Amino acid sequence: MKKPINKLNEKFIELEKKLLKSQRVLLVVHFNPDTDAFSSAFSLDYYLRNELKKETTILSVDPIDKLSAKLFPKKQVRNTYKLANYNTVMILDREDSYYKLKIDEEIIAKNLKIEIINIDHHPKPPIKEALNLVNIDASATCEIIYNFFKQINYQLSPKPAQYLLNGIFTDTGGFRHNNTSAETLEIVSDLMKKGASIRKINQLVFENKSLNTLKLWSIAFSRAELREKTGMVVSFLTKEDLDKCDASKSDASGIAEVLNTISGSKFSLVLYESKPNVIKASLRSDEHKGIDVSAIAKGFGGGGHKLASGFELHGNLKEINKKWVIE
Ligand SMILES: [Mn+2]
Repeated sequence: MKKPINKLNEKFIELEKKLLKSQRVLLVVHFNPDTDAFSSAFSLDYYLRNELKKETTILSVDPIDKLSAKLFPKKQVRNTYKLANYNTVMILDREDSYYKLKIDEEIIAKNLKIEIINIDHHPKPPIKEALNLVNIDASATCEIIYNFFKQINYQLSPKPAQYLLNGIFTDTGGFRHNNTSAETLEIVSDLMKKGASIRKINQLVFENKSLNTLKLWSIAFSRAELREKTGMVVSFLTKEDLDKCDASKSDASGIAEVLNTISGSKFSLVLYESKPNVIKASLRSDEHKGIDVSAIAKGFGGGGHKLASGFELHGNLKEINKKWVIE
């Protein structure tokens, strides 16, 4: 089969030109950032500092998650910034931070001359005033950044190669999700040749569970139900469960992934209380099941990918007469 020509190639050249012209670059990850977001920021940061000799800041409003804290020098991540100090703002892996931080409004209000770059693999509308490098067929934002580096002939050293692999590995669930394409694996192969290691990231992601995580899983599994009519496997976790097990949001999505492997299931749903009066929902499905969970998530004001989505509800979870309800 002929390989599709990467439609972003021309934009990559434009991106390189813009970066060469900028002296100070702000790298912005999304709210509740994941490893792909940080991997994107740190690989670009490495390139900008070492290759182009630019000044950079990595901005995350939310704290760095447990896994990413082990993968990246977290001291480098800032949670405040002064927009006027930068020539370029790069929005990475999802555009919510751009609007939530009101960067668009500040640029207009202060009449700032700032280039906006948006790099994403989520099906989101482009940012009007930005150079948008969006490819929803990419497994991870890191895959797009890899293609950018390749296009401009930037020779990856082991460190940024590992960063990119970390993002691809986590966004594909260790190459198990359906977003793992032949191209993804070619990229991974090249990253390994450049010194990146699968073993390193695999160990941290899959062989690093705490006893508390498994205790949380056991609570969720004990409450799981398969609804015959819809093929939904659903489970529930209260704030108390999460606190008791010192669990994080990634623990809950891990549960949804396992529940989705139950024979006869069409999709899984894990409802968990992230804080008082806020219930988060994590949805998972698989290509062959023919369910688009992002459509379900959208129905509740959420979003995400076809096979992995989420949404948020107001309320609390209660078990009444052996039935879980939202109050
Ligand atoms: Mn991603």
